[in-house]
Amino acid sequence: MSLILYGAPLSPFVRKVRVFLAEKGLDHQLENVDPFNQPDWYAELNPLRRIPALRDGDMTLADSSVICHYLEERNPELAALCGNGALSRARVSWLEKYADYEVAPLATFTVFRNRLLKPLLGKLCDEAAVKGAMQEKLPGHFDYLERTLGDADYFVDNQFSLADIAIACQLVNMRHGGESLDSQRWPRLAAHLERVLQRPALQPILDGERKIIEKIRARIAQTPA
Ligand SMILES: N[C@@H](CCC(=O)N[C@@H](CS)C(=O)NCC(=O)O)C(=O)O
Repeated sequence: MSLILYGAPLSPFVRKVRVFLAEKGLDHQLENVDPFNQPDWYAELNPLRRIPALRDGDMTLADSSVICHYLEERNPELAALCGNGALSRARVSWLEKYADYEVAPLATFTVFRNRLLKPLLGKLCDEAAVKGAMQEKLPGHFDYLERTLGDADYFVDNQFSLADIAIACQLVNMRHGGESLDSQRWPRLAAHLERVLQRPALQPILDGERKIIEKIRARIAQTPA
């Protein structure tokens, strides 16, 4: 199977699929598509013009969730990452959606975008929006996730799944934006993030991202305020 993933490494949705592929042991090639400067042909892969998209032979798909669930069904011989049984699958999907639609607008589209992407593009960081996300909006979500995780190592059936990947991927973007989880206030969630980030499959992905982040920070530092 020749898989090509289209997208940029710092996107949490691209990271989600890359981690999913790595955990499944599926090889792929990453073809860089800058979400803010897309080639015209990308609209054929996703008319919404969002990354990621996947090519599997002559077939293409868009949306990180659609792609991960496809890969799960496509490779039934590999260890399940979307839950075993109807209820577990539903719980994984719920937490994946929670990460993608509730946490992402704050952790990624507010903190990461303002702190890293806007300065890179020569725009001002909206620090009030970042503070609002960190101090007013995200804590309720972190409370819910802390409660949901309970004493388990992983969110669903205490087995590593797409739910863990999706949540950790958003928190990585928050970190790239210079913010971290308060481990005194949310000790289980903070420990869960470290647990996921220590997984061997993630190391090459995170190492690559660190190098990109360093370059971006160096460029921002050189940009006149
Ligand atoms: N639900 C989509 C969200 C993808 C998404 O929002 N990607 C962002 C990058 S992190 C993007 O492509 N933004 C460009 C745009 O919206 O024009 C998924 O899971 O793939």
